[in-house]
Amino acid sequence: MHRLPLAVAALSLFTLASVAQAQIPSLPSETPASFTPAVGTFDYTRRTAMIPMRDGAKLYTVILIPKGAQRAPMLLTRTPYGADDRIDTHQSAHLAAVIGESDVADELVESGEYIRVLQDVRGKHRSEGDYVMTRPLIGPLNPTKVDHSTDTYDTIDWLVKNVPESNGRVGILGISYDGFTSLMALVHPHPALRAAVPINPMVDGWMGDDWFHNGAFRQSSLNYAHDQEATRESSVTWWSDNYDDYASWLNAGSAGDTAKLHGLDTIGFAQKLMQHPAYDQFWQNQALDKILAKEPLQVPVLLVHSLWDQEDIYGAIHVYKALKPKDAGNDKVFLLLGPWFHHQARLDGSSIGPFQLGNDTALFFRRVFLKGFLDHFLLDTPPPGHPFPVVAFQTGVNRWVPMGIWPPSCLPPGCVSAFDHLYLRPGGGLGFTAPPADEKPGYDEYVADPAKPVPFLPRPVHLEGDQGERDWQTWLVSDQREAASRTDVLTFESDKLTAPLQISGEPAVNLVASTSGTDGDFVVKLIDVYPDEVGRDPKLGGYQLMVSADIFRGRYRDSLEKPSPIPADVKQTYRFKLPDANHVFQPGHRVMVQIQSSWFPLYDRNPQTYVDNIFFAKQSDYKKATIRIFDAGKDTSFLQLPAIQQ
Ligand code: PG9
Repeated sequence: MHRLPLAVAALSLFTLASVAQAQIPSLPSETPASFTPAVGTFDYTRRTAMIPMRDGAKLYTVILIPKGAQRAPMLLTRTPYGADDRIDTHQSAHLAAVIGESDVADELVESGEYIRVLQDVRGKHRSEGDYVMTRPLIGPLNPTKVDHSTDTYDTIDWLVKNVPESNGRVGILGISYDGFTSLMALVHPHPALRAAVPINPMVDGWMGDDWFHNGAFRQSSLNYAHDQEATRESSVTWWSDNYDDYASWLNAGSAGDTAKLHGLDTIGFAQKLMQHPAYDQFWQNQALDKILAKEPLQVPVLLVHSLWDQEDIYGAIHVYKALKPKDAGNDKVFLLLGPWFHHQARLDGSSIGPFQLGNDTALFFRRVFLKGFLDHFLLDTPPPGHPFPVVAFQTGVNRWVPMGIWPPSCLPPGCVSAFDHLYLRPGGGLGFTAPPADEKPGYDEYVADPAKPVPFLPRPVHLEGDQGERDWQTWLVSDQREAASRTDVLTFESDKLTAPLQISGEPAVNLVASTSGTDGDFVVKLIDVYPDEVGRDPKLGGYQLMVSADIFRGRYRDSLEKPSPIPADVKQTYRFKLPDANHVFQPGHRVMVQIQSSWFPLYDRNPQTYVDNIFFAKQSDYKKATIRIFDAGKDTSFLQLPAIQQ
């Protein structure tokens, strides 16, 4: 057999291939090597930048500049939710259409007077660096040299040097997590930062925002930590195994058992949550109201609070309360209270649940109050006038009320109210008159069974998906009749009111109770009961609307930091504050208070047997308990209402 030398073989193959190529007609690719979209007709320019931070990490930033902008202020938002996701949903030649309802700054952007800047926080989406949940400030909880304060400073420094269309003034704003980053910007602020609008900000994750409320754990925090931290892009999401999340969480056992089931061992923040069930230094050292109270007040801030905020009902008002005493000139700390659920300020605000609000209150806020505030502090030539120190929507009567201070200690015509103590009375009564001095002590009781916790919404409960999102948004205004008909919920109801009752501020709970267990939770709900029939709005007939409500974990009654067992069957007093309300109970309505020992699966079940860490309670720790609520005699239960004489 002849063997062709290798070189000769290669040459003949090459020749064959060339001949074949010459015979096949070519069909050039229709895709150019690179393509630049034609955006000449757009009414804005979009730039992106990787802005370098002091530690070398670069943060992905999108800058949207209206065509022809000159000396325009910049509105910055720093987010873990994807800067691109805010604006890429709708490709358009018009900036207003690109922004849409995902952005609370839509009215400002549409005016063409502002440059919009969105940035991924470090470690998320297209930004470099490590992600840490609500990264604490540099200090004992953060040994690095970077935090949200330094990242904002470095970002603003770059922006004022690299965006020639700007007037060198920056405002920072955002909702929830982005409200938290807006507050972080106030620590050692860059001199170009001239205004901040934190909306529904996360401030204290233990006292009353996302993670816990008064020590009771909000179980959906585990879903959130999972989705947020499993991947940089938040592309892995929580799985479910039951159409009814009530069943899902109940079957799993403790919150710690669910965490294990979902493989959260490697999710850093989930581990931190479970290691810090009490209000220890971990939580106290990152509570932003406490931190900001110690900082000099330099940047004007408009704190925006939603009265039915199902996620961060604590934050905005507590920052206001921490900062207002420092505002000697009454020109730096502003507050707005809206009739909304969490982040409804950026959506349609014409109604919440079945309650019509008169007009689109959220649009009115964005167009008038938000724009008015930012124009005042950021434009070269602001319109005349000055923002109101406080504007509060009054629920129940649907009107905006400007005020000098929150809470209003006194409104004309009178200042003294006979309606500030609301006493629980035997057999389900509720009244403003103190029990007679010689009345015998008495109580009403119920049995709380951790095997059948009270659902926070009627079952089936959905925490995830579109239905879950819809139910979740409005659950704080959901009808409480379902709960009232349970035997493990105590209901106390007043006579029909003959005159309006206005409350503005924090109701305070003074609950005198005993339990046959050694731990326990107390949910207290202040409710507006509508008349049996409501002519123009039949579905509101007899509606039980929560005006303010919260949960308290009994082991923290003496110290939030150091829990202790509850002595079984011994009267204890549980004192805690409910979220601020600004509500008018109308004549013909009744006031109601409901008491129960669980709100499941939103809050983890208390085993009602004292254990070191409820995250790791065992099946055998969960026990029925008999709860007595003392409502007669000298040492009795009442709510102190921030009642204002009308
Ligand atoms: N309430 C959400 C959140 C804020 C901060 C930390 C964790 C969750 C949010 O809506 O962004």
